Amino acid sequence: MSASLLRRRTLIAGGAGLALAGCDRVIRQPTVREIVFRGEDMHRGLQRALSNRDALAPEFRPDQMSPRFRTNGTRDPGTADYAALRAGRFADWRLTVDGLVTRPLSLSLADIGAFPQRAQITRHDCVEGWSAIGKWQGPQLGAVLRAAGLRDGARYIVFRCADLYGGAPYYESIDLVDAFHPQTILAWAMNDRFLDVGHGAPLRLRVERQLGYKHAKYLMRATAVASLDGIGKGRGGYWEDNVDYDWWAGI
Ligand SMILES: Nc1nc2c(c(=O)[nH]1)N[C@H]1C(S)=C(S)[C@@H](COP(=O)(O)O)O[C@H]1N2
Ligand SMILES: [Mo]
Repeated sequence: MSASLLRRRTLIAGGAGLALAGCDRVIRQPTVREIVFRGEDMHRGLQRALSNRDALAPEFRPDQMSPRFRTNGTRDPGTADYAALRAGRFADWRLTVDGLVTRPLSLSLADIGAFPQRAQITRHDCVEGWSAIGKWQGPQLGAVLRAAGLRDGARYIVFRCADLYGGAPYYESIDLVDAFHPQTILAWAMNDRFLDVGHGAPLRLRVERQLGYKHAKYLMRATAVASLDGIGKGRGGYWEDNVDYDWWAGI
C-alpha cells in the first residue's frame, strides 16, 4: 500500500469514525477521540431538538385547504352547561385565565377578538393517522398570557374544556416554549367562520408543532402552573394519563 493511500485510508477511517476502508476490515475499540466526537454529535442533536422547537410549522395556501375537515373526539360536549352557553350564542361564555398570574382574567369572545389576531393555514395531524389542512384565526396565546402576567415559577399552561371524559373536563397542557410559540393561538374562527360545535366552539387551542390531541377544544380555563403533578394523574393530559400517549407530541 502506498504512503498516500495509507494516509487516505486513515483519513477515511478517522472521518467516519469507523475502522472500515478498502476491502479489509479491522475490528478494534473506538478511540477516546471517537467517543468524544460521538458525544458531541449527540449533544448537537439534543441542541437541535431543543432549538427546533422555535421553528414554524408549515403554512399552506388557501387552495390547499382540505374540502372536508373531519371532527374527532368530542363532537358536542352535550352537558346542560354547554347547551345553555350554546343557546346564548356563547355571549355568557368566559375563558378563565388563572393560576400563577398577577392579573387573573375572565375573557369574553369580544375580549378575545380585541387582541391582535393571527390567521394561519396549517395541517392538523391526528395520532390516529389522518390529517387535514384548515385555516385558523385568533390571538396568540402568548399575548393573552402577557396580559395576565405570568408569575415566577410558572412553567406549564393547563387547559380545561367543557366536555367531560369520565365525569371530568378534558384537559391538556403545554410548556411555555409552546405557549409563546408564534403559531400557538386561541382560535375562535376556522376557515373564515366562527368555530362550529364539532371543531370546538367557541374557542380551541391550536398548537401547531404538536399532534391533534394537544389542540384542546371547548376551552373554559387556562391555568399557569409550576408542575403537572397535581393535574389528573400527573402526566399532563387526559390521553397521557389514561392511554399513555406522550405528553410531548411534537411533529
Ligand atoms: N376538548 C377536547 N379537545 C380535543 C379532543 C376532545 O375529545 N375534547 N380531541 C382531540 C383530538 S384527538 C383531535 S385529533 C382534535 C380533533 O379536532 P377536530 O375535531 O377539530 O378535528 O381535537 C383534540 N382536542
Ligand atoms: Mo386525535
